[in-house]
Amino acid sequence: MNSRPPDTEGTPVGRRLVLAVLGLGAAGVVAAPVLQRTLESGLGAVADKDPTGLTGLLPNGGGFRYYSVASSVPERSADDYRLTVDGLVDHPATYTLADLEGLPQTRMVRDVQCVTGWRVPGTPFEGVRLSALLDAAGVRAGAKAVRFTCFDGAYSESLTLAQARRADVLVALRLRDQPLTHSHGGPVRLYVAPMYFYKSAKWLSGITVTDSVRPGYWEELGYDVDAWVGRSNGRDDAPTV
Ligand SMILES: Nc1nc2c(c(=O)[nH]1)N[C@H]1C(S)=C(S)[C@@H](COP(=O)(O)O)O[C@H]1N2
Ligand SMILES: [Mo]
Repeated sequence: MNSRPPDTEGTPVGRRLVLAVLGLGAAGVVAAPVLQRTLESGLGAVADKDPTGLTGLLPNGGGFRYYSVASSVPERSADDYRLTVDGLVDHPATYTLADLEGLPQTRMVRDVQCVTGWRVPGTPFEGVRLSALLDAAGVRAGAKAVRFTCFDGAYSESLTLAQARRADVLVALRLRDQPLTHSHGGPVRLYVAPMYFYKSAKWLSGITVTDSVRPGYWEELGYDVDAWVGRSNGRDDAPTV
């Protein structure tokens, strides 16, 4: 059942959250207890790099904020980018960017929703369905989850296998009909449309099929692994399940 999404269309951002984010710096942090805890809890090295993106509005980002838990992230060109698929699969694989571009592409237009309250409506993402890569790899019996790693060397994410196989989960190559820029996690990021944007790991470099969910970076710090927009993290006004 955890593969079924709640009704996420048009879920309003809690007014409280909008106010928090529009509101001023520290006030916004106070309204985000998990993030505040993160900033206070010995993550000094990343805290001053603004892991929450509260101050990192992207120039010309059209409402996006720049987030990175790593202070600097290497560039990967079309020539040196690689994506590996391994773990509990019959056919581990390594994809170049050209390989990924050569596979069928899916385009989706949804609202991007960060758990801290900002939203970017009607945003086109395009890429390869994660399910296609999993099918090509031949997922073994007993596999339960998928772990994602990133070439920033720091971030990770996770999905259950059922979530990972949803049609609205992409290995994304394009944002707003342009190649993904480095600041948005290019050349390749994960895009988990029905969930809060922290699930959409930037600078994707590894997909590992596992026998259990290993919580990702923010999930180790208290965020929900099942991050359905409007139904988790206690941040929206929608009733919890
Ligand atoms: N590798 C990596 N991916 C990441 C993050 C990160 O810090 N590192 N932050 C997440 C969060 S919390 C958000 S809201 C989005 C931000 O994406 P953007 O920088 O393209 O706006 O990326 C998600 N993916
Ligand atoms: Mo986020």
